Amino acid sequence: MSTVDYDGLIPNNVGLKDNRKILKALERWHPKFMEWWRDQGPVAYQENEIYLRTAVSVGSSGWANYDYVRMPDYRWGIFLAPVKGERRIHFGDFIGNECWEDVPGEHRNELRRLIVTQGDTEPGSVEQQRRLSLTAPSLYDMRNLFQVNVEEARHLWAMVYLLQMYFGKDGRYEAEEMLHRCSGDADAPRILSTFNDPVEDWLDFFCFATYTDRDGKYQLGSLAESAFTPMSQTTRFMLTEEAHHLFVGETGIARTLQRSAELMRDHDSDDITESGGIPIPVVQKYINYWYSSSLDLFGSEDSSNAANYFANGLKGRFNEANRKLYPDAAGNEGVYVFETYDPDVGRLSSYEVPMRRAMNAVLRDSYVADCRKAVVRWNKILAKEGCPLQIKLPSERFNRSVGSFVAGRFDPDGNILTEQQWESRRDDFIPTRKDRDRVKEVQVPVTERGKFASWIAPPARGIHGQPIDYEYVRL
Ligand code: BYC
Ligand code: FE
Ligand code: FE
Repeated sequence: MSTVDYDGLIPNNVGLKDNRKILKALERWHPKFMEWWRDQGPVAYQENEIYLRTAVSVGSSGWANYDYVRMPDYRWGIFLAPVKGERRIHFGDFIGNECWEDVPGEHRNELRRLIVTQGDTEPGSVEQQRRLSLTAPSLYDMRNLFQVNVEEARHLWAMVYLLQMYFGKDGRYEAEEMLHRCSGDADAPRILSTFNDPVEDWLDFFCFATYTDRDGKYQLGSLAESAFTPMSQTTRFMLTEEAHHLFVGETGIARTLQRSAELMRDHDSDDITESGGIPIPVVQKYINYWYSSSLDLFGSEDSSNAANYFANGLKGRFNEANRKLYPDAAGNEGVYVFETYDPDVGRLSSYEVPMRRAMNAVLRDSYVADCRKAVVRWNKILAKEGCPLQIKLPSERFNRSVGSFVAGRFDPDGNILTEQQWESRRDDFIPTRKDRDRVKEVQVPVTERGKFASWIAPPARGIHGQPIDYEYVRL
């Protein structure tokens, strides 16, 4: 193993070459990572050359390089975004104190837990998506899937770097556990619920990239505010890659809806499965499912963990430094009012918590506003195609497994349902086995250059200035 030049193998700006401690840890972890990638990464096309973006530097212009690589040869990389000037804690109880270059003993457990939870999602998503290339609607889409996969694996590297660098023996233990847990595994599942949900088809994937990766954007954004400078720097750089994942999700759904609307018009019928499309009400059900699952990722509205993270400067709000948005830097003023459902009386009531305890809900509110914008853009496409149907973001009450609505049943408009009503109507709200099977029927693989499966419209343009019919995957 000592013959591997890690500084060359792993592009980085952390001085890997001169850092014996991290080099030794990586020498032990890297082969295990490669084994995981082979066993739990993409099931096919591992030997094919893919037109991929590789992060090579931290400059805002030209931070990435585009070229053909085989996925196992991808250079995963460890990057810290540069710090502008001196960093001081800018929220919570210790405003004005210097930020930390190392982990303070009193926050070691919390930081470890945050980094492990964040890191665990990254390989989880790769595992969930591993079979999708077999039904890719085009080479363009297949390439985008693989781009997302290698970058999520790089995000794992980013978190493993923090663990190995700053948490000693515990960090090395956690780095191994990252490769041991597995999405959906009965004995050692991924930590957060959504990362154990099956991603069976491309509609799942596009919804996942729209809603679950967007949780990533907001969580990473809040960790980028942290007083622990190395974590702030790694997560800030991860955000530059995240934008493409959200693009893949949102445009994937947009192109699906576009094709569905075209088929409805051309065949003058709502049932477009026969003509190779996915009915818009089915797309809506997938959205209902993934949006509600992703809302759970923010944790409870009332959380002492969240209050503690905020008070100590470990985790801020999204865009915390914007004091027009958050005039109260300490987060001490006022209360957060949220709704909760009491099953004993069978109705909704409002509940108040001190602002700090509600930081999960504050972060989720920013996320929800962002999700609404995507729906507006999709509906513009539908309207432009003369489609009478529109997409609707379900109520935050709908189908929740975490937070203040777990005890109730609600329809996507947020109306209270009895258990019986829920049972009889749930098939109208979330994808059924039959819906999924019909989606599978139309999602046949297309691997001919420039061609697309019947259920999805081609993209507006190719990747990195290349034409749409570019050879994104060399077969
Ligand atoms: N599933 O106090 P509470 C991404 C646990 S996505 C299972 O309300 P807290 C990506 C919770 O851990 C971004 N368990 O929660 C996207 C806690 O357990 P402990 C991922 C859950 O701690 C796509 C207990 O319930 N990053 O990057 O305030 C592709 C009490 O909960 C769930 C992060 O999440 C759940 N849904 O907040 C690839 C950032 N929800 O600790 C990648 C780091 C809650 O008592 N994580 N629990 O044993 C955090 O900041 C927090 O852990 C959470 C939860 C926001 C997740
Ligand atoms: Fe990620
Ligand atoms: Fe992502």
